[in-house]
Amino acid sequence: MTKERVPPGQYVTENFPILHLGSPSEFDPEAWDFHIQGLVARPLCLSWAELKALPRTVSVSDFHCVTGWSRLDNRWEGVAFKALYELAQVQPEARFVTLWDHQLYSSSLPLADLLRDDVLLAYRHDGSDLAPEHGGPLRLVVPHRYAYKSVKWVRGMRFTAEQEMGFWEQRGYSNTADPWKEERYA
Ligand SMILES: Nc1nc2c(c(=O)[nH]1)N[C@H]1C(S)=C(S)[C@@H](COP(=O)(O)O)O[C@H]1N2
Ligand SMILES: [Mo]
Repeated sequence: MTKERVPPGQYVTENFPILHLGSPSEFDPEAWDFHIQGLVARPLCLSWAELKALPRTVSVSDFHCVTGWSRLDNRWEGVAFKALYELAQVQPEARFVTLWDHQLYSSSLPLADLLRDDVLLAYRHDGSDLAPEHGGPLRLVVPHRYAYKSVKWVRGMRFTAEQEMGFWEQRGYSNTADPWKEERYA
């Protein structure tokens, strides 16, 4: 039943609200790149063609924004976080990952949260290429955390031993951000 799928204090919306700071990134497939840095044996700078050549994964999941809306049954397609993790040969000291966009936004998550099967870097949503206003060409999707962890227009990530503080996490929002525990504020 729908009710059991909706975390406490959330309401379901059929729309897909657009929420962000700054503006969508211009997308030039020739110039776009994605950096993997930090505690890895193999730092990487992937081109759009290289990213698209990685195995495609599909995951259907719910999306919960800390302001109260939840959108159910999103069909995301993209590259599993785990695939990039394996490609970069992450060192054992790495316990967190900071991800950033093309301008000012970032967020950080424990590695264990990102290694779940439903976490991906998505380039398609509900059967279409991911729209720029929803983070296209590429966004992080972490369904089991409030949506401010799901960085839009993601351009890179860094594996760290200690957790860095992301944009909203520096401004009073919860760093753990579990919707089922209503971890909205720090
Ligand atoms: N780069 C970037 N990613 C971001 C944000 C942002 O401001 N910049 N906002 C976050 C917040 S608070 C939410 S609720 C979701 C909204 O995603 P949507 O606009 O696709 O619904 O994106 C998250 N990712
Ligand atoms: Mo949000």
